This record gives sequence, C-alpha cells and structure tokens, in this order.
Amino acid sequence: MALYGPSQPLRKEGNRAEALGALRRLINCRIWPVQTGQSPNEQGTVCKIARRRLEEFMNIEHLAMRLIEGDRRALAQAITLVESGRADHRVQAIELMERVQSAGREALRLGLSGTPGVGKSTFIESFGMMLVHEGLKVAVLAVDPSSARTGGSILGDKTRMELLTREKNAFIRPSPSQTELGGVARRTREATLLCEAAGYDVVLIETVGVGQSETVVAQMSDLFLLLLAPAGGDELQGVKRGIMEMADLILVNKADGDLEAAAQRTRADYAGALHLLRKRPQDPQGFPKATTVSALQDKGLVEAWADIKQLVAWRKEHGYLAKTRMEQAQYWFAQDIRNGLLRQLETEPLKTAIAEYAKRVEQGEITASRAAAQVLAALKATTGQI
Ligand SMILES: Nc1nc2c(ncn2[C@@H]2O[C@H](COP(=O)(O)OP(=O)(O)OP(=O)(O)O)[C@@H](O)[C@H]2O)c(=O)[nH]1
Ligand SMILES: [Mg+2]
Repeated sequence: MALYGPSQPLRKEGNRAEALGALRRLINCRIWPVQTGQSPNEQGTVCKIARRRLEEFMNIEHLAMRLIEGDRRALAQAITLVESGRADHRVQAIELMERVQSAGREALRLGLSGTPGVGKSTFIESFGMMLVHEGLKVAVLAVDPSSARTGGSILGDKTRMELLTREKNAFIRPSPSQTELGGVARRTREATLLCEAAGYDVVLIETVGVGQSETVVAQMSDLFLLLLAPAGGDELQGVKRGIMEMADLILVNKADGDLEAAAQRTRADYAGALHLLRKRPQDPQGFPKATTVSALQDKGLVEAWADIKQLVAWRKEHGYLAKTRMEQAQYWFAQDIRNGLLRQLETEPLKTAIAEYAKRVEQGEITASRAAAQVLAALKATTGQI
C-alpha cells in the first residue's frame, strides 16, 4: 500500500485538502473506524480516534522516511517500535514495515551461531571491522534465548566489540528481552528487515548455540555460519546433526598459537562429517565448507568472506536466494498466526473461560474433549470469520 512516495512527504502542518486526502486514503486502507448507524456522540469519539490515527500515521510516514535516508536514530526507534508488545504499536509496526519495504533494498543476512566462549563477539568485531574497511555498512543483531534472564547480552559484549561500536557504519543492537523465544525471534527478523531498508549491506544475526535458537536464526538468514572451537580430543564436540545440516560454513575459530594444530584437526573432522551429510540442492561444489579462522589475530577472515561471497553469488544466480527468502516469509507468516492464536488463549475473556472449564474438567463435570471443543468454539466465535 503506497500512500506517499518518499519524494512526496506528508507534512505535519499540511493544508486542509491534504489532510482530507490523507483521511480518505485512511478510509480506503481500512484504518478508519467509522461504522454506519452510530450516534453523533459515538461519531465524535470515532473522529477523535481517527485524528489520533492520522497523527500516528504521519509519524510512521516520517519515521520510515528518516530510516530509508539512513538515520541511525530512526532505525533505533523503529526497532524499539517492532519490539514493543503493545497492540497499538503492533499496528504501527506493521504499517512501518510496509512503508520501508518499498525501499527495495537488499542486505546479505548472515546468521552466526556458536557455543558460549567460542569467540562469536570477537569474530563479529574483527569480521565486522574488515567489512567496514571494505566500505560496507554492517548491522549486528542478536537472538538470545537467555535474554529474559540477562536482559540482553550483546550490551555487555560491546566491550568485545569496542572498535565496531565506535564505527559510524556499524549498528549494534542487543537482543530484545522477552521471555518467549518466538517473540524475540519475530522481532529480530523484523529488525533485520529494518536494517536492510536503512541501507546496511550486511546484517549479522548472532545467537548462542544452545538449541532451538539456531533454527530460528537460520530461518531469517541467507547463510548460516557455525563457529566452533578446536576440540581437545577427536570427538565432534557434540554438535547436533540438525545444526550441522543447517550450516553453510563451519568456521573453526582460535586457529592460532598452541591451538592451531588442534584447530586444523577439528576442521578436517568437520569437513569429513559435512561430506557424509545428504547433498543439498542449494549448494555448489565444495559447500558446505569447513575452514579455520582466528578472530583474535584476524586470520582466515578474508578467505571466509570470499567463501561467503562465492556461495551467495552462486545461490543468487541459481534462484536459491530468492527461493529461501520466499520460504522464510511463509514460515514467519505461519509462525505469526500460531503465536497470535496462542496469545489469544492468554487474553480475556478466553483466559477466564479456559480456567473455568479446567476446573469443571477437574471436578468431573465435563469431559476433557467436550471442554476443549467448547473452548475452541468460543475462540472461533471471538475471532469471527475471515
Ligand atoms: N586464542 C584465541 N582466543 C580467542 C579467539 N577468539 C576469541 N577468543 C577468546 O575467547 C574468549 C571468548 O570470546 P568471546 O568473543 O567473548 O566469545 P563468545 O562466543 O562471544 O562468548 P559468549 O558471548 O559468552 O557466548 C575470549 O577470552 C576471547 O579473547 C581467537 O581467535 N583465538
Ligand atoms: Mg559474546
């Protein structure tokens, strides 16, 4: 829905005709709440609501414009908006996402995962600085499954990203703090799209590899990098097969000093393990690949970047990049609906109704199946028909 292009900004102090035109457009895009058969009093309230919505709308328009122009403060504000749990903010966030997508920009979205202490922050600092020196704009986001506990971990990590933090062409944002991973993930995906619209060339999405979070990061990335540490013995560090299957590039970090030989051995082990996996259609010859890096000594980073560019170019040429993004959009669409429905169960009046039915099931007054069927019928009644 394009109301105004960036070249035709909606001024806050617009004239009457302009405001009326905007209101008419609001009606057309169904934000206008007027219904037929309302009393004058009700209509007065409705007008107030409409005016407020128009103001919000103009703010969103302005925010989107500033963001597309590359204003960092606007980007930070926009991310705060998509992270908000408030229902009215969600409406604005959806509007904003639509507005900024018209910028039609594309960033390379890189997912990065690794167990605690493997060197993710150090890697992002050195790798990010290398990209910045190449003249690229880099954004760093995080999906931190433990953020509910720590309140966002990248912040504390900023000490490990001292140089990158000070770069004007780098933008670092800690993980949104929220209890449920699904919510954090959705917000990070939207933040990725905002960074992209703001003109960042590479968006690095970090996650601590402790299970489910790798999957959600892979679902918002073009490429998934797995960072590993040199193994002590010859075991494969208990990396789950599912995670291995997601990796496009395995980087064995800390390939320096005393750890160099162990890192080389580990790399060979993983190269062998990758070879045994089922071949994926989205991989050219030689991928997925295992290489060594030293984030601390800036070794292997240029080579890793060359590998990334080679893989992306191939996937782009063969249509896999676009296909993956389209499948990811489908995934998030389904995920959003699922999460939205689950949230409804936690909202009144359903919440109380469910609690009451639970009590009746407990007391044997109604069977579990009947109770569930009635709750679902009530849910259907509240959601209405599409
Ligand atoms: N020798 C060596 N040490 C490294 C390298 N990269 C990181 N380290 C060290 O490993 C430790 C952990 O590094 P971080 O970058 O904080 O690791 P992380 O994966 O971000 O850790 P969490 O944020 O806790 O998950 C630090 O002491 C780093 O100095 C490397 O390439 N070589
Ligand atoms: Mg870290």
